[in-house]
Amino acid sequence: MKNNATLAYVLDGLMRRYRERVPDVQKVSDAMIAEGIIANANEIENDHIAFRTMGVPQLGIQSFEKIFLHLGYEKRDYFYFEGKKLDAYWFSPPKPEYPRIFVSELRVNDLPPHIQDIIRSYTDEVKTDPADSLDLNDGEAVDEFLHKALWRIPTWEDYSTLLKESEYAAWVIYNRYYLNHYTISVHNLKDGYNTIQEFNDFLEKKGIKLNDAGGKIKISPDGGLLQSSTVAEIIDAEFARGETHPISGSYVEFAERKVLPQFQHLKPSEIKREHRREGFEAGNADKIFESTFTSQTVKRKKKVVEQ
Ligand code: OOG
Ligand code: NI
Repeated sequence: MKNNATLAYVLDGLMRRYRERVPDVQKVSDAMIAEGIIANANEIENDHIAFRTMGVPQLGIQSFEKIFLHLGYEKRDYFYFEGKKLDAYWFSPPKPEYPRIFVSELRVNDLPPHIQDIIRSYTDEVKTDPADSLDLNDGEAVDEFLHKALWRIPTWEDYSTLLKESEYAAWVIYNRYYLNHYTISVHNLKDGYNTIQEFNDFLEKKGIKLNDAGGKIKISPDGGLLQSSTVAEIIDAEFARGETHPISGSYVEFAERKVLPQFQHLKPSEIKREHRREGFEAGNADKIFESTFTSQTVKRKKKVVEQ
């Protein structure tokens, strides 16, 4: 099918840039292969991917979603994060072999005026919704759009001012639509590695640093969705006037979706995606966002300084 071929192309392009920017992706898959958990990286099931956007009229979720709605995704639940001033939706894929998508948006109008001014000085460079002039059937055009600059390269001053008020705002000003994370499903892995607790233990043994905001394991109130994530990779970011500074890039997430009570009687071989806990959880997500926050990334920066 035409749309599925475009979707596969777009997802491949996102994952390729992401692997280059986030060494932990390779580190985790190599460790899984060395441990005999999988034979090759293609066996990893991608539970979901995530994007961040700026909530201004011509951008934000309403623009970004056009791409994936066109490629067969369906819009699902809404989430609100009061403290972080964010809205989000998740989108279910056209076929279970594709990842779910989680898209969030900064509620720009809720920020102090001087912060709004900085953000709009960048986003105003985008005059009309760019998704409207994009050929959504053209995989190469969509791939290019997702990785090109939407506005000028930020100054270090602006980035630092945003960071103090909203770490999310600073992240989006620099990283734009680069993949924020992909997510390894752990529930289908072999015994000894198929729970978040066991998988976290394995990751930490391999030297992977985990986000411990609200605890290393985030659990939904119904107990069905358990998530953990790495501390975001630090990238050497080039700012205006050729200045380079280390900032937060992207991270890797891990998810365990438990079999729903009404399907507990099924044999392990019969269990498919639809038999497990679906969707997302605001309380979990609230803490996972912090994977890119300074409170978590200091753990990596310290290591660099000590060397
Ligand atoms: C997304 C955080 C939320 C989840 O799975 O709940 C999330 C982000 O950091 O942008 O990924
Ligand atoms: Ni996630």
